[in-house]
Amino acid sequence: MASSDATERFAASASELGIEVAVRSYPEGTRTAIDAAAAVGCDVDQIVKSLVLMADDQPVLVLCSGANRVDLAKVGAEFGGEVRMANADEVRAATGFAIGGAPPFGHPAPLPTLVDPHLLTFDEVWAAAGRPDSVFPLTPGDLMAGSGARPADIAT
Ligand code: 5CA
Repeated sequence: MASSDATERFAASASELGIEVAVRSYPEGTRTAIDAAAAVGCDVDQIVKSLVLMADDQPVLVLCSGANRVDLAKVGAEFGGEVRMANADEVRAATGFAIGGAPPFGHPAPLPTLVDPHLLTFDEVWAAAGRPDSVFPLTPGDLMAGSGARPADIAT
């Protein structure tokens, strides 16, 4: 079980959204989707990548399966603007957490969010829990409920 300021802060934010999370920490790290899948022992498809993008310099979030890559042009078409990856400072400002630990919800302010429909095909998925060595399991239903995400075809 994890116990750090960042994971506890995330768990408290999730609880405010009505979602109780069971954070798991792994000394080998969960910084990338591949790392996380290896640590958890699940398929990389079941890892939620919580990617902050800037759409006309406003932060948006894309929840993408670890098996897929985000097509920036498709995200741009969804939001109707120019889209680029956020930098490290922008990720922290938008989510309250560092790259590799940014969770799919529980941010300082809700972000416009799209979800890769592939994630909705599993009974359970895993997402970052505030730190690059911590993740938590959740249902796609809770992923949608916590993030307010809209499914969209955003993978390459
Ligand atoms: N903990 C894992 C699995 S849950 C995780 O957070 N993966 S992630 O994909 O959601 O977050 C890492 C992402 O951050 C990478 O896919 C990449 O898009 C982005 N990233 C990594 N390094 C940088 C960097 N230096 N600048 C901007 N973005 C970065």
